[in-house]
Amino acid sequence: MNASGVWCRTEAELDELIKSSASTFVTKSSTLEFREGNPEPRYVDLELGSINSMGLPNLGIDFYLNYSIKNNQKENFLSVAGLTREENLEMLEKVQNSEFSGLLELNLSCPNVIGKPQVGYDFDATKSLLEEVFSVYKKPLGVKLPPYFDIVHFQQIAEILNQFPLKFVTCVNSIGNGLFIDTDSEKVVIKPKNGFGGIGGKYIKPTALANVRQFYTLLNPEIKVIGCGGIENGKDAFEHILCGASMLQVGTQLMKEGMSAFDRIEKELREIMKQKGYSTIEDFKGKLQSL
Ligand code: IRO
Repeated sequence: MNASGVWCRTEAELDELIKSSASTFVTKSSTLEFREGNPEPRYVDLELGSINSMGLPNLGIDFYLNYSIKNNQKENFLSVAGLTREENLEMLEKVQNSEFSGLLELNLSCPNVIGKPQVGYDFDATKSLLEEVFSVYKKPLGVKLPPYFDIVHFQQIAEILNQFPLKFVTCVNSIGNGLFIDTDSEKVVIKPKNGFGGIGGKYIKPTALANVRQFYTLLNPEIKVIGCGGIENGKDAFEHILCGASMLQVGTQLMKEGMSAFDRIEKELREIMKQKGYSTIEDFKGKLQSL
């Protein structure tokens, strides 16, 4: 499927995802009300990936919720990213009381809203938010995590996540607050936050794989891992699955290539599986070997 944020903000974009060969899709992270987002330029393609500081532009939860209910071709993921605990709970109550029958991806990791730190880096806040979330929300729910970089942090956050009936975690959101510079002009390339933004694409694949592997190893087996980060071709998809991913999301590459990325990546993955003699995903999922 797409990664949340990529090609999933407007009705026309979502219609394209429904028609594509992706097995499902996820909507742009939503807030209670419409948001314009940060000033442009706010997304730039780079040689090895992308940088963005979109600032959560979206049409508001009602639009994405109604779109998801109306769409009966693919059971989809609805992404929610309230800027406060209250906003998240209000949106979840709305979804709980609706006819929505898909999965909810609670985004704990938006790096680009000025003055709002990524919830997933505050372990106490994550735990208390999840306690409240599961007291109001009873439908299938998972979380979109920021990338972690320290073995102790993986253990600490996994211990918290294991206390909740999560259906999945999505690893990873963009690596927050990177800085890309145009050497000729001696300028940054995006306008918001003096050029600081979330990094995606090839730059982040090793970090994404590390996160998929750590959470696959540390989480209860009922909590599935959705891999996201640097998936450009069948080999990248294979590596994510080898680390333990059960589903895959494509972000930067989908922006660069459009809907044909899904077919191409799947075809390349099937080719690798054929060469290796694997007939199903289960033949190699999670089976990464150590030396
Ligand atoms: O700036 C964004 O809108 C954005 C979000 I909510 C996110 O979760 N990740 C990202 O890279 N950008």
